[in-house]
Amino acid sequence: MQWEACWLPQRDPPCTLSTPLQIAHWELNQEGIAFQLEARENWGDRYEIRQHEQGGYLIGGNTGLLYGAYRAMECKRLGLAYPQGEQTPDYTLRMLNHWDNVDGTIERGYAGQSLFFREGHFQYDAARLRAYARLLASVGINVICINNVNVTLAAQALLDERFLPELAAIAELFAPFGIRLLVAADFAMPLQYDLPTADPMDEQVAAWWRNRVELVYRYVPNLCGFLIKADSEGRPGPHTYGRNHAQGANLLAEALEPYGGILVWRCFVYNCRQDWRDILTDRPKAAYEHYAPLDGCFAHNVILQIKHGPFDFQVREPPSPLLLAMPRTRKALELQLTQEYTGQQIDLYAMQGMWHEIFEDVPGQSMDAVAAVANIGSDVNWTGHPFAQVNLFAYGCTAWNPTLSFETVTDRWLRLTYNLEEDAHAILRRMLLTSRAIYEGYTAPLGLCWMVNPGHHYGPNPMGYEYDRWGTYHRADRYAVGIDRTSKGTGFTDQYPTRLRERYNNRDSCPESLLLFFHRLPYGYVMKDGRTLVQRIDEDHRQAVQEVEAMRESLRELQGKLPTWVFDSAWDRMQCQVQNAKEWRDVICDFFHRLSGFPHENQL
Ligand code: GCW
Repeated sequence: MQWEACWLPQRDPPCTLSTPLQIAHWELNQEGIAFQLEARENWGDRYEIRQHEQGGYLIGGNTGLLYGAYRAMECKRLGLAYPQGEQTPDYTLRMLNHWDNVDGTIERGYAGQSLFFREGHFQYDAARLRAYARLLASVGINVICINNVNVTLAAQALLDERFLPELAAIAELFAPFGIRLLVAADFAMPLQYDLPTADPMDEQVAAWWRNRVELVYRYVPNLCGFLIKADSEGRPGPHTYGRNHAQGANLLAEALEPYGGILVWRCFVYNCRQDWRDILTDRPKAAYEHYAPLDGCFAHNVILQIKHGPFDFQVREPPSPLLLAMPRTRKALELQLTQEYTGQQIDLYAMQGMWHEIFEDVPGQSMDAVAAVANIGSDVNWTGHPFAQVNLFAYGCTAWNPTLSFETVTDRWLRLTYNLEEDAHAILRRMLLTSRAIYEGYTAPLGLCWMVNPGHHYGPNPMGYEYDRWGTYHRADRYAVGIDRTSKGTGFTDQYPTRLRERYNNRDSCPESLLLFFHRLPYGYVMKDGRTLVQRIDEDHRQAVQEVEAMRESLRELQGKLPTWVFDSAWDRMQCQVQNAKEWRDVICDFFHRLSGFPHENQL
């Protein structure tokens, strides 16, 4: 068992980029095919593969040579034709955010410890980091933030002379793979350096950041920029000083500007001290309310990073209306690969299908960039659950080309990683493609969200977030469940363009999977198939458990076909998943039985 176990062959990369790019005519002989590399000025990440007049193939590009070389290798291994014509990524910034703490833990990490830090210091295995860089570059990822957006005091040192040489070493390590670093910074960092304030409109503060950024770029000249979580879940931010987020973001953006740096500013801002009795405040409205009025006020090198849904990576959410607003502002879509609410890399959950649904309603052009919270750690197979790798692979593919189908990408990952016989391939493929619907079937019903255990967020607890301060309520009583978020209710739907507003306002056109996100409904409400709401919740949960059990039987068939350690690891997790699904079913069904009095033969 080795930590390389992944979709890449276990050998040196076919080519890397040196900074500055110096690989103009570099022959690479890959599995018997001679590739000639040809540098093309100003091509960015674009590449082209075509047959060479003197035999063999030619890959043309600038930084794109790297992506072309990986794609050529992949095609060769899978027996696919090389892509025709110029290949251009849809997003120039394809980012991954690590939520790694300098003590070595990972916030919401389910795959071991940090690859970068231990006990307050940089500590890493350079060979493994190089393999990681290769893994990311092979699917086109080109920016990583290595530390948690919740920046502890200890992590502030990343921007300090104590740690900058080591940050520079990491940047050097990733640079040949076309990957640049972001650093998550603390908005109030000047306070640690004896400034009386971190007010973004204070000239002393602006000067402090200018000096700090100058220092940072002296050590790490190819740094991509900073990532900031401000005024969010207890983090400091411009609101502390009565300023708005454009004032806060522009302060840092101006300091980064001379070095070509960008400022990625997260929009995960809401009142996390809400009183549950307050029915006027509706958390999904918060991000739009904070940011939409500031459209056009942000500096050109600011990118607003917006979670895909208006809540927080729940199993089923509509797209965030903020993604469709602010036409004069650069925006990045934020996804979460680490399975915080989606099974914690115990339950199987392949997520590319979810991203397609987002792109259906949010055209790719409304965003400038994409970001995803990493699902990676020090575990031998990188992602804890060996099959969770598919989400990282699919993210890279999607960031390059969001139209690639879930099926195509899943096939590619499976063939590169396990190369199973047809029957076994079909079994695992089906497990992955259906995994999301099955997980959704036994967890919070019909877009209701937040029925998880507070804190760690695994397993059912329908009242766990009901009387707290996080704005996460379903308000179930003996008559009805859900919050009316339509134009007649909290008005959340008014934040959408007409087409989506009308779709969600109307119970008949609202997708059933989101019905309880947008509507408050009585238990006897009749669903499209004629069943009542509560009957549907009950039966969906029972069916989902049967599906998990069937999935376990499918997995059993793969014994002896998958590498033993892969099978054993997946099997252990599947046993836990079956238990988890049953627990969800029993708790959710019982909860709604008790409230609604719905009689059922399976009632506990
Ligand atoms: O959902 C919450 C998570 C936090 C996370 C936060 C965020 C990094 O529970 O762990 O903090 O989202 O996205 O900032």
